[in-house]
Amino acid sequence: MSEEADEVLAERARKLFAGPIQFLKSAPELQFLPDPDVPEIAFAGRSNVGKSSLLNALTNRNKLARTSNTPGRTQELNLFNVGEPPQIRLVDMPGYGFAEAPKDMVRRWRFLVNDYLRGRLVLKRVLVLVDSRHGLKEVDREVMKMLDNAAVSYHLVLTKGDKVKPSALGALYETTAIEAAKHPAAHPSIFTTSSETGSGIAELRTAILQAATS
Ligand SMILES: Nc1nc2c(ncn2[C@@H]2O[C@H](COP(=O)(O)OP(=O)(O)OP(=O)(O)O)[C@@H](O)[C@H]2O)c(=O)[nH]1
Ligand SMILES: [Mg+2]
Repeated sequence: MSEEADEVLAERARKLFAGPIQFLKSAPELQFLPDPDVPEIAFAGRSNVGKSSLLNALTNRNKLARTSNTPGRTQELNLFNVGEPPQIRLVDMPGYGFAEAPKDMVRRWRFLVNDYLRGRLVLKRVLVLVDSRHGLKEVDREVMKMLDNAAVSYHLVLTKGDKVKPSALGALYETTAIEAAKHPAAHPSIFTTSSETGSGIAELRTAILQAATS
């Protein structure tokens, strides 16, 4: 894309995310999802990686999605309409894998998340969030493989960038990009973000709009 087109898209994204955004509904099971009539972008990642916080940062609203220090805060698929009429639907998902949760609960979430990710026709892109302090873990690789197999395109997003030194973040970016290149459905652009400082947020808004409208 030309620089000019990039700027136009960035400005459109800025305006869209500064406009009306509303919580639509929580879906504890797939049957409660809304009609698939708006492109969806989903936030996936290990519990506590910062999915709900990132959604709040992108929409510039502190309490749109519920966040918490206790892993397992988000337990259902939470859908948010961006724009009026809605142009994009953001989907905040339960985190995968944390040791303290009861086994059957983990299993239930895993089915919900996997079925949604594999089967949703209007799902345009998944943001797979990775904590900058930890890098890719086995469970992230499993989700990446599942998305590769389902041919669902995803961006890796390194979260909590404010928590690590710039040099460490740079190194993590490099190793993550090398690994992403081996995954057919991983988009080559990787983002580093901080929901605390706002770094990387504007760029991610633009990528979301681009994915939703492509
Ligand atoms: N310093 C810093 N803390 C963050 C950032 N993003 C999230 N956090 C903190 O990390 C914790 C978890 O954030 P959430 O947004 O609730 O994480 P989540 O991925 O939605 O978690 P689950 O819903 O449990 O899967 C909270 O205490 C947040 O304040 C960030 O960019 N920087
Ligand atoms: Mg959450």
